Amino acid sequence: VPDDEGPTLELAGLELDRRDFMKTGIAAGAMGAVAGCSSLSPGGGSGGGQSGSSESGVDHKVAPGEHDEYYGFWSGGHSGELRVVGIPSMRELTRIPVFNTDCASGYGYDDETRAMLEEGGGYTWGDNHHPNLSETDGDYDGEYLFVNDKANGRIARVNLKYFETDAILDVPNMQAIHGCSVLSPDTKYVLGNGEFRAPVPNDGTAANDPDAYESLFVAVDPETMETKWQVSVDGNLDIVDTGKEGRWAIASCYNSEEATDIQGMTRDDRDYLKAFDIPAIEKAVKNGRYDREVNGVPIVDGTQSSRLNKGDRPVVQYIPTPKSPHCVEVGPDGKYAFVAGKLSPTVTMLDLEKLGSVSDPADAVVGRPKVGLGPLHTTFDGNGHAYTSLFIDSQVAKWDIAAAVEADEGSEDPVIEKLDVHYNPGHIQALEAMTTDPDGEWLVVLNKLSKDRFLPVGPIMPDNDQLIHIGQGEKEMELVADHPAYPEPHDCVFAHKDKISPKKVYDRADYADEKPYIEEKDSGVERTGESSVHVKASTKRSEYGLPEFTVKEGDEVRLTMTNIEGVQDIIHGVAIPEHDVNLAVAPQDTREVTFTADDPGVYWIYCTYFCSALHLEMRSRMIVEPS
Ligand code: CUK
Ligand code: CUA
Repeated sequence: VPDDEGPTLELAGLELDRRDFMKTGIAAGAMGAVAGCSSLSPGGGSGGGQSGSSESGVDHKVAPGEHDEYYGFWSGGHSGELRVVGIPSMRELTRIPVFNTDCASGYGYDDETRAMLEEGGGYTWGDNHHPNLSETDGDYDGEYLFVNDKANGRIARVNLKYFETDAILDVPNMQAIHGCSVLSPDTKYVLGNGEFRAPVPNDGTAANDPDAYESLFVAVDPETMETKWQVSVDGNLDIVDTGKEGRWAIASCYNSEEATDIQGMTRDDRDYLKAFDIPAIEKAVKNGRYDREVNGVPIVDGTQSSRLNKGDRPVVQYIPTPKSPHCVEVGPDGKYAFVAGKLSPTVTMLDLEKLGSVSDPADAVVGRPKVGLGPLHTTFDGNGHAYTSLFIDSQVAKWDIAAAVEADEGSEDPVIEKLDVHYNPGHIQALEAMTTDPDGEWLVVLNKLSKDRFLPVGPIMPDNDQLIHIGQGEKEMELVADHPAYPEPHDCVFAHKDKISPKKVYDRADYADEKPYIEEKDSGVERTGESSVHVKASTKRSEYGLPEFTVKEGDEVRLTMTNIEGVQDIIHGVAIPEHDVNLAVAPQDTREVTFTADDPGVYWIYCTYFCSALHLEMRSRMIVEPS
């Protein structure tokens, strides 16, 4: 049993109904006991009794040599990276550096990725929260993954052909982008929520005037990665998800008080959801009905007092909710947006069809079940159930969506079951739950704290991502595995393996415009200026195209290396001691790095990837002659 002292402290100063707390806790305990006595055996006993299977015989183990059924893409929080995890085994398959640099893959060390990080703001880290797979017809098309950087207001794109970050946009006018979502069903935009209110432009002139602070919502073109438009709103913005028809983007928010400290931000009992009517915003931009242009971006006035919100079709609707809601997730059929209450023990259900027709947007709220304390995120099995993470209760609540529409506001009746998790969950994600056709079967809960669940590793503990079997929703939830995660994932998204088709070797046509391809015979040194040289070499097992080369002290060296092998999984590294040079060159790929040779001497270039029995002997020599 977790000690609940810590997490409840987070809410110190806020009104928490102690009786609710006790009641939910007791009810949950009872449910837990029921689950423990279950004779149901989800999974039909397949693999029952093997290690890796649970008490009831659900098996998440994937045998040696076998593949997982699903790709999981995890955000890495302030590690700045993404992780790729196989489901259901929970094996970590790889990491994709995004806002960080990464020694193992050479990301941030070659000229190209270094320039991308530099042009993307020049920061050395980021805080990625919400990974989104690109969609066609509401389903994953396996092309791209988009993720936000909360810390620096950026959006990055990962090319799933190579599992590599290929673009980083430092969004103008925005400080922190928290919510991030692609516009379903066809990824027309990548949308981002500006969480921190600040003057626009933020040039210091209005810093002491909180009335001049504003939050922006942004639409980015997924192909060109350019900022298309922004919308200014009252209050701030937290998380965003979109309907399935390309019209609505629903954002949660807190701080409609527009305060600058926690007491002020949580003063009022109400906050507002914001429903962005995308076609209405596009029309305003097209017709020049935007407020102003800042740093080249048209900014539409979406505040409540805006003239654009006075007509029949407001660009942004404001829907009242209990204060400080957290996540918004739209269900698979696109009918409802589910807004987890965080400080309220309820989930607010917003009917997206009604939203377009009711005169008072508050009338589009069609359900508000009471699910437990600290609801943060919701996911779906596609069979009429919602699963909501309860941060304070350290539980997952499974509930019936249709019953919640029928029930009175605040009723606990729609809740079917609660399962203890360990501890304090944030995001929760079931297989393909963000598509129009979720697969059910497995659900992962991203617990913020692991406390006693693993061997102690010092004061900074891993998170605990727990795998839960849910079947098609007909079974009781069953906790199947713990999985430690390095700080700090926030969210994840799962795609069936058939929807992702990464390349096994590079296609040189993909970079022919940017970089040369160096054959063995092209290897050589070309003097390009008084103090600059271009060194070109092929790499293969177990030699570089140049066994040695000579440059002059002070030369700027452009080093181009091509891996001429066609064999999968044979990577050659290029490390130059004392020059901070570290490349990883995959089969048929070319990487370039530019550095200054400013210390005369001899330097052994070596291969970092173990590539053959003669890997240790795979070397070249750089001789730097004194000038
Ligand atoms: S947020 Cu972290 S637990 Cu950035 Cu989606 Cu809710
Ligand atoms: Cu090439 Cu080791």
